[in-house]
Amino acid sequence: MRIAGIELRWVRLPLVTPFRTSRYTEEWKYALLIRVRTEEGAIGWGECVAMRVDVYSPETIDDAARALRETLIPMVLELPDVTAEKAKEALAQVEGHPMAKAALEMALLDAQLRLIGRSLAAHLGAVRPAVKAGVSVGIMSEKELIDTVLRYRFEEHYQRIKLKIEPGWDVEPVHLVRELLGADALLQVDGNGAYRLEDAGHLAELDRYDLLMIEQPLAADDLDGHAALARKLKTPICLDEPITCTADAIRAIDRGAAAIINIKPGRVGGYLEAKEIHRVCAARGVPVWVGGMVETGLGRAANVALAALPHFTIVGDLSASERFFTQDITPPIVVGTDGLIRVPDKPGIGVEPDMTVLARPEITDHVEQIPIPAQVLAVGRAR
Ligand code: OSB
Ligand code: MG
Repeated sequence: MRIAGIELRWVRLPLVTPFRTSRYTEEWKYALLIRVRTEEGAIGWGECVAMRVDVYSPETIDDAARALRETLIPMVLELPDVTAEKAKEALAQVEGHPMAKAALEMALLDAQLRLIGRSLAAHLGAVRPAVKAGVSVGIMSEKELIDTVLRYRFEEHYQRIKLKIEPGWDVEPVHLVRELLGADALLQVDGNGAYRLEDAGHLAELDRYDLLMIEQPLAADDLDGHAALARKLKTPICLDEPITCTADAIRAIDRGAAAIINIKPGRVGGYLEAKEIHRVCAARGVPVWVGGMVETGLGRAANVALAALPHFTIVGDLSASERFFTQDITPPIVVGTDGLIRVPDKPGIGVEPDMTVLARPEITDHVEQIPIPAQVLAVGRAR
C-alpha cells in the first residue's frame, strides 16, 4: 500500500456512569483515532487506548500523538510498500509507545484487509464465530454494586464479572457478589497495583471465594513480589500492566509471577504482538484473555476478533458498547441473550465510525492532518 493521507482525531464520549479503579475515576472516554487513506482507495481506522493521565501506563494521549506525528508516522511513510507487518518491523526500532504503535498498526491492518476483502478475525486466525462477554465493574457503593452486578448477570447476560478492588474494598464486595451470583458464577478481581506483599495474609482471605484469578495485585514492576505472593495464595495471579511485549510475558511466566496473562492489544504494541503473546502462552500452557481499555466500537470490534483465537480460553473484558456509552461512534457492539458477542466477519475490523456522530462538536474535539512529504506523493503519482 501507499499512504495518501493520515489524520489524527481527538474524540471524547461521556461514560454512562463514572468508572472507578484503585487508581483513578474516569467520567469521560478520551480516544485518539487514526484514519489512514491509501492510494489504492482504502480507508483504515485505528484507535489509541492511551489515557489522558498516566495512571495506568506511562503513555498518555498527548505522548502518543507526539510519537505518531514526529516519529512513527514519518517512519512508516518512508517504507516503499506499507503493510502492518512491515510497519511493525520498522517501528521496533523505536523505544516505547506501544499504544501509539498499536493504533497505527490497527489502522494499517484495517486498510490492507479491506483491500483484499478479508476480516481481521480471519487474518489473525480466529476459530470462533462468537466470544463470551465479560464485564469489568468499578468501585462503587454496596447498594450500587448489588444492582449493577444483578443487572449485568441476569438482565444483560454477562458470563463473567470482574470486580475492581482496593484496600478497604475487597473481601466484602467479593463475599457479597459470590452470595448474589452463586457458586457457579465466573468471578475475578483486579487490584491495579493497589496492594503490597505485606497484604498477602489479607488477600488470602479471597481464596475461599473460588475466584478465577486476582489481576495485578502489586505494583507493575514487582515481578518478584508477584512470584512471592503466588506462593502464599491459592487464587491464581494474572498480570496486566507490566506485560508490554512478548519478552515481558515470557519473563513473567519464567519467574513464576503470572499464572494467567491479560493481553491488551494497545498495551503490547498491537494486534500482531498480541497474537504472538497468545502463541507463546499457548506453548507454555498459560491461559490468556483479552483485556479492555474502555474502547469505542472500533477497538471493541477488533478486540472481539482477537478473542476468537483458539487459546483465548478465559472470558475477556469484552462488553457491549452500552456498558460504557449511550452513544458509541460505531453501530453498537451488543451482547446477545446467549451472553455472546458476534465476531465481526466483514473486511478489516468490520465496523466503521458513523461520520454524522463523529462530526458532532461535543464528540470530536479536533482533527489534525499529518503532512505527507512531497516525495512520497510524487512516487505515488508516478506509478
Ligand atoms: O486494569 O483492566 C484494567 C480499564 C482501563 C484501564 C485499565 C483497566 C480497565 C478495565 C476496563 O478494567 C475493561 C474494559 O474495557 O471493559
Ligand atoms: Mg487490569
